[in-house]
Amino acid sequence: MGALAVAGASQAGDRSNLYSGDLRFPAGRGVTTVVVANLINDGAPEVVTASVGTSGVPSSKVSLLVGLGGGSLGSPVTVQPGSGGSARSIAVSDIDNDGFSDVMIANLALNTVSIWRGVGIGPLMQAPSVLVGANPYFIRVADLNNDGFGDILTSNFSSGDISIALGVGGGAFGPTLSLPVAGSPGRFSVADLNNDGRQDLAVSNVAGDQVLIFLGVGDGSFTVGMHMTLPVGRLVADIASADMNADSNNDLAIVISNSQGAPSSTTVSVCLGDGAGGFGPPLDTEVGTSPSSLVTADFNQDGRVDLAVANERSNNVSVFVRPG
Ligand SMILES: [Ca+2]
Ligand SMILES: [Ca+2]
Ligand SMILES: [Ca+2]
Ligand SMILES: [Ca+2]
Repeated sequence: MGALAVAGASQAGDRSNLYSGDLRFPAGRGVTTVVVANLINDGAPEVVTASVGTSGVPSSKVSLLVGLGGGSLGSPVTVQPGSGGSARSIAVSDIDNDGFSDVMIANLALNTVSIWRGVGIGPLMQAPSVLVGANPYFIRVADLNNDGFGDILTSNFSSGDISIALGVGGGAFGPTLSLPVAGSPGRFSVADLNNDGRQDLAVSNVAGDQVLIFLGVGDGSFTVGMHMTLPVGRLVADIASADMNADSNNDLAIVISNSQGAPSSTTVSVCLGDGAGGFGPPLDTEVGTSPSSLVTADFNQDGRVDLAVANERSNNVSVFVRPG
């Protein structure tokens, strides 16, 4: 009944209590994205961040915070300094099916994705890069055509499309495909939103206050679904898909960046899915200052979906563990 209680709280006041217990950890300056993965095989997941520094001190890099168990994290360690062209986004997946997680980095200025292969313990090994559209802003890896090989997706701010590179095995990729998006695609999430067994996309349009749904056909192509328009001035900074109220339908979690000149945002919103590709109105929860990225995972391994939010201006990460 957690989600129904949240809906009631949102109507009565403006804040919900879907999550509680906000723990904060230090990260790099100007954190723009955060992912969670078990890179060191000790059972405690790690956190990987990309950061761009501050306006006066640019310092693009990718950092690793080692999981210490019990939801705690170690100090950040640099994986890739400079990152060869502004690391705006990273994804972690076993792209070559060798049993070790690999790290993929969208290089905003180079129109490429660089691939760092995990070898278990020790430094990551660099593999050939993949060419994508103009100014790749965000990256995800998912198996779009259910062939067992991970596929790379990037949203490209300047070319107004999503690049899709289908994996062909061994860490290699076929020709890069283009999915046009009206406006400028920013962050997006990949999940089955209509329960047909095929991966779908929820894409933020940073040229408007919109989230665009694309439904997967199952071969790497998509059809256009619901267009969600958010209240004016509420730009989407990041979006994630997971079943947050345990009704078997995937939901959307969105961190909001207010339009220029407005006060800094401190909000994460949840839109509950109906299992057919439709979503309810946003339910809001407070986080740190200027949230820029979020990820869902089961941090305390109790079977419930938890949430981590990177806060760009307060230089920390908010972790919400869903109460039992
Ligand atoms: Ca691998
Ligand atoms: Ca695939
Ligand atoms: Ca689907
Ligand atoms: Ca749900």
